Amino acid sequence: MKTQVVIIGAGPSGLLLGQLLQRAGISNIIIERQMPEYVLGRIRAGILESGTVQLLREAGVSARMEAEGHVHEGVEFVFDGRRVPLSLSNLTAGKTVMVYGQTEVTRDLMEARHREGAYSIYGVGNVQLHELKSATPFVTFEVSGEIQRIDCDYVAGCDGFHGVSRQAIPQDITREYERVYPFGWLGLLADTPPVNPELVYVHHARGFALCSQRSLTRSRYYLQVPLSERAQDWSDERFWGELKNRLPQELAGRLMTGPSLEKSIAPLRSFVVEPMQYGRLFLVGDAAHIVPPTGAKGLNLAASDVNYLWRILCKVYHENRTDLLATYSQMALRRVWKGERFSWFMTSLLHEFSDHSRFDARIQQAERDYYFGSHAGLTTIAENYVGLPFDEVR
Ligand code: RFL
Ligand code: PHB
Repeated sequence: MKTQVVIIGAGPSGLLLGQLLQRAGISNIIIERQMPEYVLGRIRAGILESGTVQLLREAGVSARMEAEGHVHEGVEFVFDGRRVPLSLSNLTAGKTVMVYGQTEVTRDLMEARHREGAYSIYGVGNVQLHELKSATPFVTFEVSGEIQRIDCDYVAGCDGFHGVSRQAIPQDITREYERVYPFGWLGLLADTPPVNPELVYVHHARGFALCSQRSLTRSRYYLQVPLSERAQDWSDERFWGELKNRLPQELAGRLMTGPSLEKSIAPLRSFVVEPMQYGRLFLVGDAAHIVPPTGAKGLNLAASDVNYLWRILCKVYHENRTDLLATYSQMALRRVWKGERFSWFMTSLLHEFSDHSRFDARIQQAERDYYFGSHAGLTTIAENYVGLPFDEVR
């Protein structure tokens, strides 16, 4: 087989890149380890920045999002039992975020790819990347017991944190940056109306909590838990009880509980690999960087990388601007590091840290007091939360 761009991974990064390239007349094949139902079964992100929303519009996959997604003009924070509203739109000259689940974005992209007649191969194994430094790279893999080969111009590594693409770069030319947090998030999805119209981020002495949502009838809640906890030890009852413990009384009083549709624990990690490219391989999304979910940035940073790579590849194929290829990593990383910083900041501000000294704890308290009590502090949180602008590719 032969194509212009081989995309490894059919998560949101791979599917969005594939769709944008397809519409620009650039051929691509996606190879994915799992089956489509498995990819759609993963419950992950829920918040889209305005730049991500715009990119989905450009990809021609925004119709259902516009109809069923919910625009949020603000979020709420709680600390010391006090509720502090943050108006995203007032503090950012009208910018907002969209509540629309990653599962739905993925479904829309899969359907669009099917409509476009673009080729995807699911259920592949033993993916290997070859000759990345040459002008004729290729990818081999196994499917239904046979070894296949695709020749291409470029390879996009969209295969997530545990993928093979990052490993294909020799270790002596990469540097990794990492922070692992000493806790995780226990998430629960339920068909109950959200406790509050806006998302609520809660700092509490018992640990962080987040009240999020997917729609007017579906809620997503998270609790900070020690890494030693196991999801199966948390009955629904125990989860709801602990969430109530961490919410202010008026919210706890109107929390609607119900049977969980999903419950799982995600560890919190900050990670970046530099550079994000090697010869004709480009890393995109979670393959190159991970953020703790507190800033709602993971999926949005993946879209940010796609934005840069797609625009560069368009100029390469349509204007012969091959000089731009060498700028991808630097352009993508500038925005990635700002997302890393914000996600680390929100995580540091809102969680309980068991290793904090009394001094650390007071500084953290003063940080919250300052940021949520100052117009400048609230503005910096709002402009990062809605998403920083993209640099222009030219
Ligand atoms: P993905 O989604 O991990 O997709 C990678 C795909 O590659 C496949 N794959 C392979 N395919 C072929 N060969 C191989 N060797 C392969 N190895 C792996 C995998 O099967 C998979 O299908 O990465 P991608 O596309 O870069 O997308 C990244 C996002 O999924 C991720 O950043 C977000 O989900 C993070 N995230 C959030 N991001 C936000 O922007 N806002 C949020 O509110 C938000 N909340 C979250 C989150 C992530 C969470 N978890 C569980 C990690 C909440 C949670 C709980
Ligand atoms: C979610 O709805 O899954 C979600 C929302 C906001 C976050 C993290 C996760 O910061």
